[in-house]
Amino acid sequence: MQNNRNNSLDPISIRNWRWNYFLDKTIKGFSIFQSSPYPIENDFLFRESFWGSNSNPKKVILETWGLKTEKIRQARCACLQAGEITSVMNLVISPFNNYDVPFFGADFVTLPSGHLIALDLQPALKDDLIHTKYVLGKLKSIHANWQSKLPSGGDIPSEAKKYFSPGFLWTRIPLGEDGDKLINQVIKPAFDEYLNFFLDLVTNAKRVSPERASILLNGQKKYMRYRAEKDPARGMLRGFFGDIWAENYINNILFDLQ
Ligand code: DBV
Repeated sequence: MQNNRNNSLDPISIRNWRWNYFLDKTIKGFSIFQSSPYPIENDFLFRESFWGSNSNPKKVILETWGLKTEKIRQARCACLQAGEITSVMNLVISPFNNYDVPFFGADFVTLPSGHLIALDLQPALKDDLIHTKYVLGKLKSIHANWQSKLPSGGDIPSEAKKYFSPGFLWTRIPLGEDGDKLINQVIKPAFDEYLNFFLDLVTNAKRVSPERASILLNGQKKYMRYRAEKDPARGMLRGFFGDIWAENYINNILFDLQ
């Protein structure tokens, strides 16, 4: 397949990638801000590979979308499709550290075993009341409404818990009609509400003091380091694209503030 992506804002063109709706909504949401491409080398904008048996090789495609704005250091989305079923959207939006705004994190993963949905406004400073007032304000009620309509996602690694807010929407749902129904009737409107709430926080955010900015920077770096070290997709990315490329992608593109 021809690679026709020259910068991170070029449209994603992965046939039958199931998460298009969510990236489209993100792109539309950012149309209220002035944005520019996020610097990403071609080798990470588009990557194609084959896996499985020689007699029946399956294709895997990964494309990376990204942008930056006055208040957003990096908004980026890893978009992956492997064969007919495996479809991944890993979206992380990182504000600059001179705004008291959390990360927006969405990990939407379809595997042969089912769909995994993780959606949250993740705090850079979990125990800081100023930084987390957004949760107590509105996110908790948004979360309660949608989580009540979904099965639980089950346990998460205990060490990961401090990186999630009390508004963490977390579920595992089956493949097939029931799953598709939940994605259309619950996950889509939930995502819209989380994203709009986040974009409002960004719109209303005021620059903080240099002292506060350095405290926020430390919190952001801790989050990024944890995610880079414990990326649950590391094995998958290494398997598809090789260890060196995968480590470069994880540490220098996806979680590049360390
Ligand atoms: N997850 C990523 C990136 C991905 C990705 C960059 C490019 O951070 C995909 C792809 N997440 C991905 C895949 C799986 C998960 C699982 C493929 C399934 C792994 C498997 O079952 O084989 C939220 N993602 C998960 C899980 C959680 C999250 C809780 C299940 C537990 C796990 O398998 O570890 N968001 C994710 C997460 C943190 C976060 C782990 C940590 C702070 O913020």
